Amino acid sequence: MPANLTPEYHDAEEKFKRSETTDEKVSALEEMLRVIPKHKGTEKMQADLKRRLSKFRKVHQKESASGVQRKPFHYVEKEGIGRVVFCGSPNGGKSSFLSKLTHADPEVADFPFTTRAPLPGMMQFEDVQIQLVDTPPIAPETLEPWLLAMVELADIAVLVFDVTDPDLLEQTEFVLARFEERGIELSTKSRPRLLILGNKVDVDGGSESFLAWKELFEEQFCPVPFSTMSEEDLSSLRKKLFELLRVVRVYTKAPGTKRDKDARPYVLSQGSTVMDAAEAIHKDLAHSFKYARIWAEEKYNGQMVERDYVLQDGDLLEVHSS
Ligand SMILES: Nc1nc2c(ncn2[C@@H]2O[C@H](COP(=O)(O)OP(=O)(O)OP(=O)(O)O)[C@@H](O)[C@H]2O)c(=O)[nH]1
Ligand SMILES: [Mg+2]
Repeated sequence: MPANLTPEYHDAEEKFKRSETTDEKVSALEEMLRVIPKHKGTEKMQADLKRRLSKFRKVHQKESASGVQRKPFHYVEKEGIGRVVFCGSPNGGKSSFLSKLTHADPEVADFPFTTRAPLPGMMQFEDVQIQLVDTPPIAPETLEPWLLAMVELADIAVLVFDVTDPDLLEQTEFVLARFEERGIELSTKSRPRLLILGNKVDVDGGSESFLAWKELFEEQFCPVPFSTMSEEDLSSLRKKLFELLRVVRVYTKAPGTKRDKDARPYVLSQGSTVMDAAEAIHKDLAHSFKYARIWAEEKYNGQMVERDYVLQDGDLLEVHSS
């Protein structure tokens, strides 16, 4: 019998795959078990979920009892609407990104191997915040397995190279080989979405070096020229990172009230429907849902929409329930 798994189940499964701590694993498995369709076709899967849940609950209990540090030194708590990990070769400018795009204060220095541990910072994009994480360089002397795991688990990885570095070719080959071993694809379509930047094109000869490098690797990836000194580049990067998260911001108001300009949006994945938004607002609202009205610049002005209407970024929603 087919399992007919729902999008909610796949979301919960995705959460499990991306969980880093035992706490997160337990809550993702609980969610999977809660939302899995309960019928004969999923009985085996349900039993398997229960077995895994019981295993991780035991691990959790042991960790709590022994006072073992559940969070290793490189663990960074997730915050904001998504995570972007900056990684790459030594001295490429990774920490400069954090310093320019967030209020974090990483050490930036004109010598390699400055950064030793991951450092998070929050980047404001319009009315939402995106977490950026600075990391130590990917180089034979320093590479630790947790770094590539952190890249894999990110929503977006920005891979930064210094196009003026005399070792650029070796550095690129080293990083590509490590990514290939881990199965991390060099594409903005897979997960994590991978954006490759050739940094420091402002330096004399930087643009020429970028073009030669791009040509050499054009069959493997398509890099973007960049300078952390350029406000224009930084501002288009903010926008690009938001776009790559593939989310929509949905604003809500109660029937009969005016829009609160300061209200924070619900952030949902692209393709979410009015029903997904109702569920995000309140579980009960999904059950008592009757219809919704929608306002969208130049498109809708309070029209009624059904539960399966696909929301766009910026939509204002008014949910009517029984
Ligand atoms: N000219 C120029 N210099 C840059 C640019 N971005 C960063 N730098 C400089 O490059 C040097 C290294 O920058 P960091 O941000 O510390 O580089 P990193 O990748 O974090 O270095 P590690 O932590 O050692 O791997 C610093 O002197 C920065 O000021 C850029 O776009 N143009
Ligand atoms: Mg650094």
